[in-house]
Amino acid sequence: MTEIKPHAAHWGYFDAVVEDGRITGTRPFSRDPFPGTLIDGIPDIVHAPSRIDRPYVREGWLRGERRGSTRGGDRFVPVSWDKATRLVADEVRRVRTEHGDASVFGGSYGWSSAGRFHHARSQLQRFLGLGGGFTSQVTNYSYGAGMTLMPHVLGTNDVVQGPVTDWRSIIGNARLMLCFGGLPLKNGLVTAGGGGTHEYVPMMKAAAEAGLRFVNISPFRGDAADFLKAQWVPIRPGGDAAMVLAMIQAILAEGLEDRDFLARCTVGWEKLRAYVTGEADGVAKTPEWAAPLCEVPAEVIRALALEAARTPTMVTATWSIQRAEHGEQPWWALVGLASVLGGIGKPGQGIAFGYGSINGMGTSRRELPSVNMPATRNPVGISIPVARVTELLERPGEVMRYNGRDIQLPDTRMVFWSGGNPFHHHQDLNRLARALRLADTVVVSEPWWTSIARHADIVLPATTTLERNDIASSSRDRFVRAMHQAVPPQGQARNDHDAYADIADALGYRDRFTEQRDEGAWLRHMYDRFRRACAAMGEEVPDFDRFWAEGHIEFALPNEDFVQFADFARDPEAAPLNTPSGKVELYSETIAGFGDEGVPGHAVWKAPREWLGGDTSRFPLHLLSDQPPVRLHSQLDPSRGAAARKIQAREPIRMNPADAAARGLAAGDIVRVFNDRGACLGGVVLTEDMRPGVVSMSTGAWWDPQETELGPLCVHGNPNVLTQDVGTSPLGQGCAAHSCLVQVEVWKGPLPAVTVHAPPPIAGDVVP
Ligand SMILES: Nc1nc2c(c(=O)[nH]1)N[C@H]1C(S)=C(S)[C@@H](COP(=O)(O)OP(=O)(O)OC[C@H]3O[C@@H](n4cnc5c(=O)[nH]c(N)nc54)[C@H](O)[C@@H]3O)O[C@H]1N2
Ligand SMILES: Nc1nc2c(c(=O)[nH]1)N[C@H]1C(S)=C(S)[C@@H](COP(=O)(O)OP(=O)(O)OC[C@H]3O[C@@H](n4cnc5c(=O)[nH]c(N)nc54)[C@H](O)[C@@H]3O)O[C@H]1N2
Ligand SMILES: [Mo]
Repeated sequence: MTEIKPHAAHWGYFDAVVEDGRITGTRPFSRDPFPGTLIDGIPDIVHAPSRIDRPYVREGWLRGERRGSTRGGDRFVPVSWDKATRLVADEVRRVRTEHGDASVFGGSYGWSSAGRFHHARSQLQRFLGLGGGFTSQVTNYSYGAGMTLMPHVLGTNDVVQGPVTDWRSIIGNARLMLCFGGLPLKNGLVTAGGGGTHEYVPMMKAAAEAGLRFVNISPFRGDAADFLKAQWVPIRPGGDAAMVLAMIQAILAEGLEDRDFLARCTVGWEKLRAYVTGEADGVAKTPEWAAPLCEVPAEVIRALALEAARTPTMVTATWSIQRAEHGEQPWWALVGLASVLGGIGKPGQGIAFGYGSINGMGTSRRELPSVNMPATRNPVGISIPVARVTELLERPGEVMRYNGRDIQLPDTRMVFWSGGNPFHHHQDLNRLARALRLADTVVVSEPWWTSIARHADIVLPATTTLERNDIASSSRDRFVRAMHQAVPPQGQARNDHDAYADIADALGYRDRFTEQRDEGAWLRHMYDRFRRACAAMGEEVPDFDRFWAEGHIEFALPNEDFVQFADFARDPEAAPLNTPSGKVELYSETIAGFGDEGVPGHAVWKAPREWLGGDTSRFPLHLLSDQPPVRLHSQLDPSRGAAARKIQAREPIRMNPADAAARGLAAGDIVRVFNDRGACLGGVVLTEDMRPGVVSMSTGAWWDPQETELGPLCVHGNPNVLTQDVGTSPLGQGCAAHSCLVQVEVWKGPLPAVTVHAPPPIAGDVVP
């Protein structure tokens, strides 16, 4: 019997085709104008051999090993759910009593899956919050530096996460779009929380047809689709701030700056101007000054600057360029450039970050409520910036600077992770693995034997979304989707909510955790809250039963295009920004007052420690680790689509033919990519579209470390064994993965098998 079930993933809405209790296919959502192919991987992953079939406990942990013991190499002992529940409850109680609630780390960063009720981190944090609290994480890996900076500069994070000026407004009004980091097509496959439509490609096509001129300022030509006919400016990675400061200088030198906008709408322009002209430090930031830093010819910098000053221009940058040492600076400089151009708040002009980073940025949507889980309180008031997790483990009792504050790091004893994979997302994985040994106990809830599950002491097998009912809803999308359970839980997998309810029961707070609702009652509760919030805004939505039967809600498009900062630009006194001055802070007294090394009160050029402009004697290639075209991070790695892109089962490494020739490499070769932090294998892909000196490997191949004579080697190709684990700066403390130098050489030995898609070694009989 064939059944069709409405469902949703971060990769889009779809219908699951179910035959005899198995997912056999997916069909894209009928309203989606440009569905991606990532949904094709769903049958593969739901029924993958790497699914965790039951609860497990690491053998050494069962023997009593705690802090200091080796994680990641042991066998796993199968246990009953009862046993796993008791072990987790007893250990949380012990850690809370002996070390305090802050010793429980429950930041649990990660994308998990679409669906607002079974959202993994929300469920975990609710469970830990009601149980006494936990140490948490703030910001994200996506734009942690930028989202810390922008409230100081523009008084909001909307300029990073949306709503931003609509594509429709850009198409109708701009003539030039400067795209730092390009507008990579692959990143538009994904919407956080699931999306009904993929409008990224149709919008870009419409813009190209309307004659908008695109400039792709990126080390990779492929960051702009061919149909955009973009000018390619192959900038040196990490050089963006220098180029942008020089564009400001070039505009200033011609007297083309928008004096009216600068005077009415900004503060601190005189300080930024003095820096750019060289009045402040004796160095004029001319195109000739910037050219050797960013390796863009001075004439190109000047020509683009003057063209932008004379043409209605939208300026954008991807989130990637702030994921680097001093990543705050290019973004702050770009706000300076947009202010000098004076387009902020004008239709189709100004600045926004992320048009090229995710689907839904600039997609027209009215401001309406989304369906969500009510938040719970966390009585422990400690949060670390998300990407500083290794330091949290390494430096108990010490102080960390973040956004002008001193954070006292707690002594972490118990680590919970659900819905995220630090051995995917974090940098310098060999160092993270060492740091994780400092915890007494690691508990992980996962559907698959991912690298974080393999580094757990207690492993709770989670359902995938296809095994439960839920609702998908995203603030970047104008649809809401019913997610119908399509297949029964696989093996002994359970929903996180049910697993935590039982643990809470053992700890005496089941009813506070569940509020005496089951899945069905929660979905109705959340939906009714949403429906009431819609009604308060004059918007009728169907009742739950009709919504559930119909499968989705669609909100009408807004009548007018959204133009960010329009009210402010019209009258900054009447509609001030949420900054201390109410204006765009090109100089921030607040940030200057923090007094942090390397972060003065305005945008500056700071050379990264690791980049092609520094010491390249041992590691002469710049490694970019971008988002994967065939996966969402590490998710979908076991699918056929992801396998098809690999080379002899290794992650591709893209490089310029000149760099390959200098190393005697040919397309398809297996290489060892290495630096002092680690090494991995990759398969060579050659293209002239990659700037010489730069190589790129997408993230997301599951970490598969094996011991070799030359030290630990990820035989699969996870670039995070190579990236450096430093904060962007004491201000943002964001992920700086893109500042990374490596060397590449041919792999001469026999090719080790990739083993990480099969379950780890299992020991003995089930412990009841
Ligand atoms: N070098 C480098 N590193 C990077 C980046 C980069 O550009 N370069 N980018 C960074 C960015 S922007 C991000 S957002 C991060 C992403 O990092 P993550 O969000 O950690 O990556 P995912 O692979 O999406 O991890 C989600 C995990 O949740 C699990 N999961 C899925 N559904 C469920 C569920 O229903 N229940 C439970 N319990 N688990 C579930 C999946 O199996 C998977 O292991 O990576 C960061 N890391
Ligand atoms: N298919 C797919 N789409 C995704 C994701 C995914 O995993 N898969 N992840 C989603 C998530 S969580 C996020 S946060 C976004 C991330 O969105 P981004 O951070 O914007 O994406 P990246 O692919 O890391 O980088 C985009 C491009 O920036 C360029 N670049 C790198 N360094 C520099 C530099 O120093 N200067 C300049 N000018 N360019 C540079 C690279 O060539 C790269 O291709 O993507 C989202 N979209
Ligand atoms: Mo992200």
